[in-house]
Amino acid sequence: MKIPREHPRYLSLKERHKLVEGYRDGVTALAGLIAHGRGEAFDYLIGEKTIPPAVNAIKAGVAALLLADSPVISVNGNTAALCPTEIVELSKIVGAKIEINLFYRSQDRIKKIREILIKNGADEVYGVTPTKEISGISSERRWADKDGIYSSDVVLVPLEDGDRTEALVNSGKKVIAIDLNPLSRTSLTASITIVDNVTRAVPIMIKIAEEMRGWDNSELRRVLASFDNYKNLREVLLAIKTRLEEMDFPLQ
Ligand code: PTJ
Repeated sequence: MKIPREHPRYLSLKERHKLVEGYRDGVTALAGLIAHGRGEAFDYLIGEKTIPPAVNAIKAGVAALLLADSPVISVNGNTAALCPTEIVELSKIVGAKIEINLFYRSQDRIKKIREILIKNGADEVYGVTPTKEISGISSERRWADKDGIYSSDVVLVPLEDGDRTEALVNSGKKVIAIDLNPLSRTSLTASITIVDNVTRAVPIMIKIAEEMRGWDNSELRRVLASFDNYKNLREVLLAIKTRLEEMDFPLQ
């Protein structure tokens, strides 16, 4: 379906249609459509824009990726449908591997997501035939590639579930989450939570990574050390509260 550019909700509709098409193509899980709807509701609350606490988390996340020995970006069906080009670009700039990790795991979906990532420029995609399991996860998300997430020190997880975030953190990894819901278990458990739409956050991560990759490690460590995830999440909640309190009708 063609969405007219002048439609007031053009971007939002476009994202929905990417996911609907992703579902029809066997890339996105049916439940991924519901998960996106939950995300949209929180996006309304933050004003459908990247708010300052998200930028702070993005800087800390990019610093963590650049400082990592073996960073990995985890990709699921929603991310593959929404922003595959940007995920591949970010992986190249920060030197991260890409690994497919699915809650609703099937070889058919993995094959299709791998094809999308390769078509968008990925040289190698991990997680196709993973042999390791992350302990503490009962779902299919427990599977990890021995040369990817299993042996990584920093993992970027857009649209994650709380169980795996917790298990990855418990296994000693730094976890950077992108999640529109600041109250989700993932948001509360991750080392760094970027409360923003993945479609806005990843392009900003690319821009910031382009700038920060020229920095000394000591400067990157300073950015990372000054970041406090709970403090930052409180700032997100405060931003939402202030926005709602200051709203007047007609809404603008
Ligand atoms: O592709 P699969 O099989 O791995 O399945 C993916 C889903 C998303 C179905 C699976 O991971 C899942 O059930 O996720 P949850 O537990 O619903 O968590 C998804 C989180 O992502 C929720 O907290 C949403 O608010 C958030 N979210 C949804 N859309 C976006 C988002 N966060 C950032 N950007 C979005 N576009």
